[in-house]
Amino acid sequence: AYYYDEPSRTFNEYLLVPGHTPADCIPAKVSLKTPLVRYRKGEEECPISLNVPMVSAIMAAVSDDNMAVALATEGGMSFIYGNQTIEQEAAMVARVKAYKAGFVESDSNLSPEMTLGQVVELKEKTGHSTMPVTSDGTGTGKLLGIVTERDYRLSRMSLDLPVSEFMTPLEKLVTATEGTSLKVANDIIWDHKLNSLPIVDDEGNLKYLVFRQDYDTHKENPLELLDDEKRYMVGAGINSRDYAERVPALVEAGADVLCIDSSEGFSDWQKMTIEWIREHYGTDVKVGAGNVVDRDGFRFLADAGADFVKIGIGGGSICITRETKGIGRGQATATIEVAKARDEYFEETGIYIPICSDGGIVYDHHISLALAMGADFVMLGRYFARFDESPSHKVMVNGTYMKEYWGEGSARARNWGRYDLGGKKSLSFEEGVDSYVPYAGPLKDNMAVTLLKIRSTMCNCGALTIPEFQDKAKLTVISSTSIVEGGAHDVLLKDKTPYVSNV
Ligand code: MZP
Repeated sequence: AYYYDEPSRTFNEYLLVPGHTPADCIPAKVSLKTPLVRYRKGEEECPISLNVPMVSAIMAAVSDDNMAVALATEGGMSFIYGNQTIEQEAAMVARVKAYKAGFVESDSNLSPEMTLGQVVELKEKTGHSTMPVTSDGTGTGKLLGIVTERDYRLSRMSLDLPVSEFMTPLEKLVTATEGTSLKVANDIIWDHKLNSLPIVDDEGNLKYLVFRQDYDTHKENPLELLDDEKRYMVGAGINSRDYAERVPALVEAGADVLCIDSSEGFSDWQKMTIEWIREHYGTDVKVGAGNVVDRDGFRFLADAGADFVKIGIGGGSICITRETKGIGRGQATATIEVAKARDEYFEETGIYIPICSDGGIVYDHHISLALAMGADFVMLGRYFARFDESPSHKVMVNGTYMKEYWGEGSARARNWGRYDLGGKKSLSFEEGVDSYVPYAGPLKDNMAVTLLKIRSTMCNCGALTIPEFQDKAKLTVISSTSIVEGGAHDVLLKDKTPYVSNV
């Protein structure tokens, strides 16, 4: 047997030692942009990148189309869970891709049931709190869209968006405030980040968002004047059994990237899956693979053609793989070794293959540690399961709101495809648990705090970008007594409520 010299360590055993912070290194200037798929670094742009380095786990309790839209809005990406029929998964992907259009019907009437983005024919005064958009600027043209304040997403989005940051001037748009009383507003600007038209009040607070009509079917749309076709990005999980049917359906539905979802990815099954995709789609279809925890596993998947490689075995909050099978590795050690292998591969080939640290993120600062150790992005399950947007139930347990969260290897999920090692299609023993996680409210609010913490940490280390952070980071292993020193200690806490970190 081979014995490693060093014990395998978790994120909790590390801290970052601050570096020099220049005066212009402030959180607002930090870019969290990061590559998602392989590319020739230094010679070309990465074909797909994320604005924030967070993706949601390929799990039924975490990533459906609703989560995908919410997370993409914040600049991250969801991987729709694969443990459902091909049709169901493809439909979720298609719904995310369709969401951008916002307009769904072309002949409905104005009614109190009107929802965000319905397309209607302009009728008489509506009496509702709506904002119609017409096609010709006179008020007599076809009504292209209508927004109501009643829509849940709309009101959620109208919280405190910094309206000026992402906007560019728009020549002319036709809008109205209510009913049929239309007016031309020359000063309204298009939000490229949300790909929508924000309407602000006198104080500049965001009041409404208007989503444009689909270009292909509605050429008369005045918004056509705008150059870009952006829609929300979405990923989708696949397995190494039914890929010949699942991949075409997901590609057809518009998935931007796929990921082979497996608890252990250093296998011929993954290689065969990638080969099939390359044979049928060349490099047009992007596919990540994993999970691996060492250099050899990374090299195998890199050579097989994976577009990104996922790291992590046994570190997930709901995972009992280490207990049941005795395999795995501390997530920090695995990330550090795979990052070195990724850099070595880049030196040799000129090809940069992004790596994702998957599972075991307990505190927000673990995300910063993972990035500092070389991860390009992280995948999280428990973190996202806590939010309104996750698909699981919100329940009251002992007077506290919780969300359900269960592993893909639990008896509840029975995702045999994730644990498949050939043989019959079944999950023979459990590798995950069914659990509750404390309900934490809306994704947007929580992510804002998490991202601010990451940006602040980066500034403490003098870095404005993730590559710079990885370059400058100084990491130290900490003793068990210094872990105690790191929390509140030797004081009597006034608030006796057990401290649950934002984590
Ligand atoms: P966490 O963010 O909850 O700590 O971990 C999420 C990750 O755990 C997933 O992305 C996946 O890799 C892994 N996972 C999902 N189900 C199981 C299981 O049932 C599991 N064992 O380990």
